[in-house]
Amino acid sequence: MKRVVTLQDISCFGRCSITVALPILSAMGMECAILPTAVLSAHTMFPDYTCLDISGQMEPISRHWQALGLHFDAIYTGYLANEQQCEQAVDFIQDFRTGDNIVVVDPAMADQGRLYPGFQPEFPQAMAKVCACADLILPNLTEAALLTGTPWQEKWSREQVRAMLEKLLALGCKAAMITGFGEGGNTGFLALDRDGRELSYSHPLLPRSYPGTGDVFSSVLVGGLVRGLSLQEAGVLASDFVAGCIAATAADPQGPDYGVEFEGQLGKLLI
Ligand code: PXL
Repeated sequence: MKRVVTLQDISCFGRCSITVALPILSAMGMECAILPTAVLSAHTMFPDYTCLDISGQMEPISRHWQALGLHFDAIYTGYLANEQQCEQAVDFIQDFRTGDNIVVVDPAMADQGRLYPGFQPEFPQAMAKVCACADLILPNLTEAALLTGTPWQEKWSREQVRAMLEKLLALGCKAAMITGFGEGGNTGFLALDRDGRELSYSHPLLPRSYPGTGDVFSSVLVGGLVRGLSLQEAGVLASDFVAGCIAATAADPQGPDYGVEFEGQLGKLLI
């Protein structure tokens, strides 16, 4: 069975990071090991969340896994709570990269023009070092702008997003997919793959945005790649899955901070 390891926080409530990655990758038929970096009462869109940094455990866990000789088909990093965790993620990637596995970095740190609460303005520089080790990075438009030093704007042309993709590759990653970009009332992704090919996909803009959709997207994308899909195929699978989750959630009156109702959509991912 294929095996993925994901490095990100446990947000105990609010459907993001590990509580999204685990069920999605399990549904996709692969083992998902977790390297938790912090335990939060809820994700940081909720007021007064608690956060326990458990990154002191990352190195001992990694050493134990090295002693066990574990191999991962994919290393997938998401939300990292501080600069030290970024450095530890780099160490982990260096220790577990084998040449036949894939390293995917979702630099989950910002949205809608702003860093998430709790991050200092220098944080993107630390995340850029994690991105430099990746085979593929999955920033949204805000994260791409922060990683490339591009001033934030509400509207982006395809040429501007393409220019950010080229700057992202100059960080050292082999491929980059920017999410949340679309033209003419659409949203989707624009990407450069490892052969320098431009990839894109979009569907009509959805009624509302929800925290955690980036984590749903990245988890499905990682699962798709591990299954052997091309980057374009995995991107389409992930985009359509997120669109289905948002449509299901928009029909439900519960609070948008609760994340998307991906649970009812998991059947679409079964083999
Ligand atoms: O979905 C990204 C994410 C992950 N983890 C935590 C978050 C967020 C987004 O707000 O706060 C703790």
